[in-house]
Amino acid sequence: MSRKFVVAGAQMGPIQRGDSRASAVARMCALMRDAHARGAELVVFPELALTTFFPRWFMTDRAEIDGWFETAMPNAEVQPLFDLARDLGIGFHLGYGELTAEGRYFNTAILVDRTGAIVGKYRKIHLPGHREDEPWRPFQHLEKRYFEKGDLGFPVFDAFGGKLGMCICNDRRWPETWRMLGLGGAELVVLGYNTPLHYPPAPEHDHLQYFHNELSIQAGCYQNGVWAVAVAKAGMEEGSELIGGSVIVAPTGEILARAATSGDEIITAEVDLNRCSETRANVFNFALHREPQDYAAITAPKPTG
Ligand code: CDV
Repeated sequence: MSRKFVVAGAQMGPIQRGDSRASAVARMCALMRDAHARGAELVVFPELALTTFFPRWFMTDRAEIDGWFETAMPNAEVQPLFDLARDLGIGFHLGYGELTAEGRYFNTAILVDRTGAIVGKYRKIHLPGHREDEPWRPFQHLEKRYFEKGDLGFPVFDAFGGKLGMCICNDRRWPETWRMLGLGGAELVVLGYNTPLHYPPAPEHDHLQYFHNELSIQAGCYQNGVWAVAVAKAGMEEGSELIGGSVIVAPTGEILARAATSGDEIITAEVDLNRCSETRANVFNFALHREPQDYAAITAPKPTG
């Protein structure tokens, strides 16, 4: 049975502090129409796609912080995206800040099917950055302050005729993320990112930001026999330049599509989920070749203190 379909990455240019969610959603709707015109059945949007990357600012006022989060999904401002997806018969992946009814805060992504129904949710596990203000930095990266570590594990969902997994930004740098999704049977991993070009604690690596992005995604795909669509929010956002370089990667690790700009841009490629077995039945046949009894250190509890 053929399991081929076209996927799209909907890279977004910067969203400034004063930009409304409605304006971001209008841009997403335009990107979705473009993706649909190119035959896409699934379109992937970035991490925290409705707002600017707010963890770059140290904030203490609870009302101000809560203003960056969604308390319902969909909500009135995002509803037009769900309506358009249903009308076009196209699915999507969207990242946003989630504030739950219990008062918990997560960096979240959802998967929406062609009928506009939410069929999957993931909450970011690898939260980079720090908790307190560090004035020496030109901008902050306070994900550890504003978000709780995700509590859903690395789920894999039956969708689009296959097995889909999600991760978010910094998760893509960790082999454990990809291996958990691979062990869960994922065939396609979708993810969004906000990656500053400048990394204040290790500026000597700034020139490698695009390389490390591709290195991480290509390795994750190859070593687990999965497809990936990885999508940036890019460009100069509130004085912080975010990398672009959104890519669609095959299970061989080959890059099939790459964004050329730092703005709103659609990339597409045809994915064939059946090709995952090229890798999974051979070099990375997990059942035959993995030796988990020798991997205990990987799951040893994190040291406390
Ligand atoms: N949003 C992110 O998770 N950004 C990180 C940066 C801070 C290194 C990333 O891994 O791209």
